[in-house]
Amino acid sequence: MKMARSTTRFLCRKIVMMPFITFEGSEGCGKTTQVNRLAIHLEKIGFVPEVFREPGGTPIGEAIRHLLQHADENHAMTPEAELLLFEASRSQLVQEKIQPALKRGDWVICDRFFDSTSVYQGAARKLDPRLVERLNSFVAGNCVPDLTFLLDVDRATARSRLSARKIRDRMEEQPEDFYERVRNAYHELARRNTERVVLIDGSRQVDEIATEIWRIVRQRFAVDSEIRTPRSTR
Ligand code: Z5A
Repeated sequence: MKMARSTTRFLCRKIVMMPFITFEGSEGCGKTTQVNRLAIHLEKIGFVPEVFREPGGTPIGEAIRHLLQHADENHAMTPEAELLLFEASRSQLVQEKIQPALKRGDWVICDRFFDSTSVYQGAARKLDPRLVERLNSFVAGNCVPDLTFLLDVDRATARSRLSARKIRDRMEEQPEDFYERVRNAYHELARRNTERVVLIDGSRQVDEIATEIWRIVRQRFAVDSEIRTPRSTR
């Protein structure tokens, strides 16, 4: 029987590596909420997942995050500088945190990864998509997610969820057509990566979404049948 690529890879890695799962979507789609729910689910059954966010996740990455989002001087940032800063943050995260965690045999969950760069800098900022893809693979190497949840909400839903936020960052102050391009590009990404990227309707209740995500994770990685080795006993 022919197995899906990600399943095959997981089985090959099974002795030494656990899955690498990413969450994607436009701001306010509920990624961070679902990242936390998945981590809690895994912890309940004895795993200790490593959870990271992009940009950030390392001291250098967090400094870059500040520069990208909140630093006073960031308003003059060129799209090219922005692209390279996201990639620089990712390079640190991959080498300092993600690769070592996967080698240790930990689950890794990341709130955004290279698909964000393809979508935001490639499609929405309209930088050369081939250059963006080359930089993505230069930085991530073979560190490719096994599974990506793409949470999809319309702009009105996202805006109403974020309306209570007092501090808005530079990336959240783009014109409306920017977010249209983001959403369209994410849909295209899901169409082109049907094995890795699972499109999730993010407009539903938090619990309902978390249940669907957990069902998919259990099915893909046979979580509570064969693999039940908490880190402390390995
Ligand atoms: N970016 C980029 O351009 N290129 C790159 O390569 C990378 C990133 C890696 C990072 O922003 C920015 O950088 C982002 C893309 C860009 N910019 N934009 N625009 P961030 O890390 O500060 O934030 P974010 O990733 O955009 O996410 P967010 O705004 O924090 O939202 P979220 O994580 O998707 O949602 P949430 O925090 O889980 O939920 C938001 C609110 O909605 C909160 O009050 C929740 O309680 C509520 N919520 C969540 N789920 C639900 C449901 N199901 N129903 C009702 N309410 C809900």
